[in-house]
Amino acid sequence: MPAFPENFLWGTATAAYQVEGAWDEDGRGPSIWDTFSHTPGLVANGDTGDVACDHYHRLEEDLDLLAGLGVGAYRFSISWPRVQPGGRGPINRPGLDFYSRLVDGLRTRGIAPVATLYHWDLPQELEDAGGWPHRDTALRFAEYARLMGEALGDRVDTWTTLNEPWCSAYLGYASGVHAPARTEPAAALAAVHHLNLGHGLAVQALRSVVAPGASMSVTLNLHHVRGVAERDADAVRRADALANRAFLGPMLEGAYPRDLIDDTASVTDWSFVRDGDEAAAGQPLDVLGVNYYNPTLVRLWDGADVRENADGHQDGAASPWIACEDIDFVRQPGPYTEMGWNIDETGLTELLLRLHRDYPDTPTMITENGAAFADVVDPDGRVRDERRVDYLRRHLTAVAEAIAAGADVRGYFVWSLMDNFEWAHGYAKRFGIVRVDRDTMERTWKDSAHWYRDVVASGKLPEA
Ligand code: PNW
Repeated sequence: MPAFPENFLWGTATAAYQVEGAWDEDGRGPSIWDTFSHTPGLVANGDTGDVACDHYHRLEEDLDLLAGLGVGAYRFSISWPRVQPGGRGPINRPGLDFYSRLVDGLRTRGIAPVATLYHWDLPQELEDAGGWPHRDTALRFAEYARLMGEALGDRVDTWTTLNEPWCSAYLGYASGVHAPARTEPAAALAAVHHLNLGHGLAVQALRSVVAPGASMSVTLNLHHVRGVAERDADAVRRADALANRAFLGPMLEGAYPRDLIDDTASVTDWSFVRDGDEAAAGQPLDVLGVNYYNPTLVRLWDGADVRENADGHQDGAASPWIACEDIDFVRQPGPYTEMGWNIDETGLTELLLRLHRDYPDTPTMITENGAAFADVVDPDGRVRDERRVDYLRRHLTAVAEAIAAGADVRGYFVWSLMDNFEWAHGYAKRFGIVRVDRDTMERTWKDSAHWYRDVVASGKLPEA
């Protein structure tokens, strides 16, 4: 059975809006996700994050849950509007106090805090001023990063600037299925740039104030793109440029890929990129966070047959894939998770090896991996989720294979610690290894939580 390195970091992950609740308490300002979820018709079942998992009021219980799992690290996010309600100005002390207690509670239990500064909950006031397509948002983000670094920088082991800027830019501003629900392709590409810039400025700001040993990172949901056939190579290249190299280029190499600029020329002239921006985005990173769920399959589409749009968008509706009208995102063979995402761990091994080849000096960490399933609850309360155990086992084996082949992978975080608010899908999609009863908020370990605790304790995968 594959083994993992001695100091491999085992963890679980959550995000503020998905678990905290307490949306209007202790001076928290509204975020774009409050606005989105409070708009009828945008989230399944009319669900909102108003209460979520009530984590804000159950901090001690959830810290004990983490301790029981035995994890070495916990990845959480800080809600920007909780600590800086309008996205600018002084810190909201009661909001900061929550994260201070969280960080201290983790450290007391021997769990390393991995803090993400932005997991999609932009203060609504900043969206009203233009949002991520607007340059000032990047500057405000760096200021917020500095404030958090000053307040928590002696106690946080790893800082992650952004979670999945792909989603923020393309789902938020191009397809509009995420907040702030805008469908403006040119604005989405401007958002890409200001997310890249904000990341780099935030890393600079953090480095100047936090403990010297703290690690700097960003988390990207990189797409492992494959073509149906040889003739689809250019579709693969373009999807890879838009989804992956649009962020990897500036963040890890200090420059946008030329082909991305050319591919999107009909949408924008990229004049929002100013001299020095790309270098500012390209700050040295200690570790690159990778979120992986499934690979992406594309083919060139000539309009002759029906296309499949496996990314979920309808023909004629706004797509997150800007300037890819002639590319078909092909539905892949199952089995599928409850999200309709196919299960294929081979993409993870290949992705990790590609990153190792392209960026040999930057270690990686799997900051999210997991699956939504409709779990079976026995009359005695036991939650059977063998499909989730199988998903996790497959993907951890894939990670071990990448490590055996030379990739420098430092850790793995299950998405998610507990069932939570799955964005536009609401509470219907359950990703947790711990079940949350929506009526009582009671937490129950699923079989996968027991399984994961054993993996963490032994540092290896048990026999199937
Ligand atoms: C990620 N897509 O979201 C997020 O980081 C988590 O907050 C989320 O709960 C988790 O994955 C599961 O969805 C994604 O459409 C949302 O490609 C959508 C996509 C990818 C990631």
